[in-house]
This record gives sequence, C-alpha cells and structure tokens, in this order.
Amino acid sequence: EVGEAVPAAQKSSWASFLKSIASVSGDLSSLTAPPFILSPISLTEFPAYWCERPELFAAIADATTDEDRSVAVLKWFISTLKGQYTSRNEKLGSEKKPLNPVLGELFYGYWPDLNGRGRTNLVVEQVSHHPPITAYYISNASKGLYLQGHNAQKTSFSGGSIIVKQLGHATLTVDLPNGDKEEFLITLPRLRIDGLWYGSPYIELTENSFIQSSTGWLSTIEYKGKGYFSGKSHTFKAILSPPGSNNAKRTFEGLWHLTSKDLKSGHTFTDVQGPKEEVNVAIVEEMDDWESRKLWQHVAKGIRDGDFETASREKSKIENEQRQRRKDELAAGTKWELKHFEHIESDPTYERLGRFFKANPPTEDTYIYRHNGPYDEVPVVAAA
Ligand code: CLR
Repeated sequence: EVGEAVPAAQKSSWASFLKSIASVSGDLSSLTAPPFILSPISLTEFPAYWCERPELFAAIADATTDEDRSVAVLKWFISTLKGQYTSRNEKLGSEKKPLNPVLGELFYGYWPDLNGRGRTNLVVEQVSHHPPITAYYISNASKGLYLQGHNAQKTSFSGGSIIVKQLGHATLTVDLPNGDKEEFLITLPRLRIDGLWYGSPYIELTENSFIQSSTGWLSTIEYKGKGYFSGKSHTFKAILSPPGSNNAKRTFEGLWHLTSKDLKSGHTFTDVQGPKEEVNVAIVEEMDDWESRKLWQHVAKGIRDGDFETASREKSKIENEQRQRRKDELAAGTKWELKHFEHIESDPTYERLGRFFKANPPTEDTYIYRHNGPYDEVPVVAAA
C-alpha cells in the first residue's frame, strides 16, 4: 500500500497525485497535491540558498591566483548544496511542493556586513509564470562579487522518481584588484526526487555540473547517490583542470551535506555541519504587495496551521486575480513589464565560457539585472 508517511485520509489523493505526475511531463507546478505535501514557501525564496554562508562567498575575493579563485568558487558552490537540496527535509520533514510564484512576485533580502566580509544583497523576481522562471541577483559590492542567474525546471517521471532537469544557469563576475573582471559560468545539476511512494520525498543529485572560469580553469563536478561508487548518498567528486587541459590538477571528494576533502593535501575542503545564516528580510507589514511573504501570507498561514480550507480559498483568490490581469492585458494589448530584469535571447557569457566544456545546449537566454533594486544606491552624479 502507498505512503507510510502519508496521513490516512490523504492516501488516495497521494496515489492519484503520483499518477498525475507520471502522466504530466514537463511542469509539475500546477498539479494539485494533497495538503500534507504542501510547503508554505514560494520558489522565489530559493535563490537565498546561494548565500547562506556569506563568508565563503566573500572569500572568493580574497584569493590571489586564478587557481585559488576557482578553488574558492568551487568551495562556496559545494557548500550551498546542503541548503539548496536538503533543507526542506530538515525544516519541514521531507521535500515538499513549494508555492508556485506568480508573475512579478518579488523577494528581497540581505546578509549584514560582519567581520569585514561586506554586505550581501539579494533581489529575486518571478519573470515567467508558465513555465515558472525565477531570476535573481546576489551582490557583495564591497568585495566586487556579482552573481546573476535564473532557474526553471523540466520534469519527467522515471522508475518511480521525478527527474528534474534544471534549465538556466548562473554567472559570477569578480572584480579583480588590477581592474580586470573574471567571469564564471555555473551550470546546475540534475535532480532525482526519490521516496515518493512512501510519501517522504528527498532529493539526490545526479550526473555532472560545471564551473568554467574565463581564466580557463574548469571544475567538473560529478554527483552520485546511494549504491554508486561510494555507496553513500549525496556523494560528489570534483576535478579542477587548468586552462587548455583535461587533466585534474586538483581533486575534491566527499559528501556535500557533511564534509569533503582536498585529496592533494588531505585537508578538509568543505564542512557544512555548522550553522548557516538565513537571509534577513523586512517584516511583512513593511513589504510591498508583490513581495512573496506578503503576497502569500494567508495561504502560508493556512498551510502552517493545517487550515487547508483557508489556504486553498486564499490561493484561489491570488490565482483568479492573476487570470484577470492576464485577460485585461490581452484586451488592452499590453504586456506585463519585468521590474528588475531584462530578458535577452542569448547570454554571451554562457556562449563564450560554455564552449570550453561543450555546454549543452550551446546557447541559453538570460535575465540581466537592471540595478534598480531596493538596495541599489542612487548613482552619484559627478560634479561638472
Ligand atoms: C529550485 C532552484 C534551487 C534548487 C531547487 C531545489 C528544490 C527543487 C527546486 C529547485 C525546484 C522545484 C522542485 C524542488 C524540489 C521539489 C520541487 C523540483 C531546483 C517540485 C516542483 C515539487 C515536486 C512535488 C513533490 C515534492 C511531491 O536553487
């Protein structure tokens, strides 16, 4: 029988949800799921996972050689994976179905300047509803670090698991002391969502992802789960190869949710067992109506309180309002304008850096930040 972890009254609805997943391929976001699996958090909050260890992000700026900078980027990236892919299990008991953001939904946050690491700001906007696409910009200006990215998912069902192909990518720009800029192209791993049958989904990462620097250094990260080369879940192996070579100069190996080692020195490479820092956000009362936690507040409260009638009534309100907006735009011949990002069909950084490792696809679109977020200072006008 289905669903050890599923409340008795929701077993049949869980079974039909699983059936609908198997038949609907592409986008799961609009499928109706039973209450026990609903999360009160919108996908627009997820980009915050990139910076929950702000000191590791800031440390990228302190590296003094190209090689060390690529190592620092890899270290920061690997250290984000625990938050990105296991934190709902820790916080909510299992992986859950996040709230599906509306077009134009916003999420703003920051991590304060502590111990000289500089302040890090986050701006997120839902730039498409169907399919869901989330764009984000994370910056630590005092360290000269700028991360821009967008995210979408293509899902399919295989062998009882959901396979999530992540579409989109991130680029990290680093201001170097000599005035040059180094760029990194970051691609995203594939996900497998296991544990569905029992009603306690969790994520395993599979295949490869890449971090290509404009200096030529390339990190190739290979992900394995239970039963593969190490037999342990959340295993990775990353090799760093120098410009123009496929040979590993450095190798890092371990468990991305616990610790890993630099095989050359034998020293610890990543250790994410200590606490992380959640993003700081304004209180709901001070938020703009389009900000995620304000927009979804009644739905989220309903889900948290187990009052699913309220949750679904409030969700319908939001969805109907959105439908009406789209109708009005159609009638008026107008188009929804993005607030903080500009869509461009082809990202030159992706094309240029992707060529080094034969990125597939060879070209991708991107969303360029307009530098008009709540934390952007008014530009100083130079005196004549
Ligand atoms: C979003 C971008 C983040 C990393 C990340 C983590 C979890 C992923 C999420 C992304 C996309 C949406 C996702 C989620 C896990 C489950 C959820 C795939 C990639 C789907 C839509 C919900 C499936 C429903 C079952 C849990 C029942 O950087």
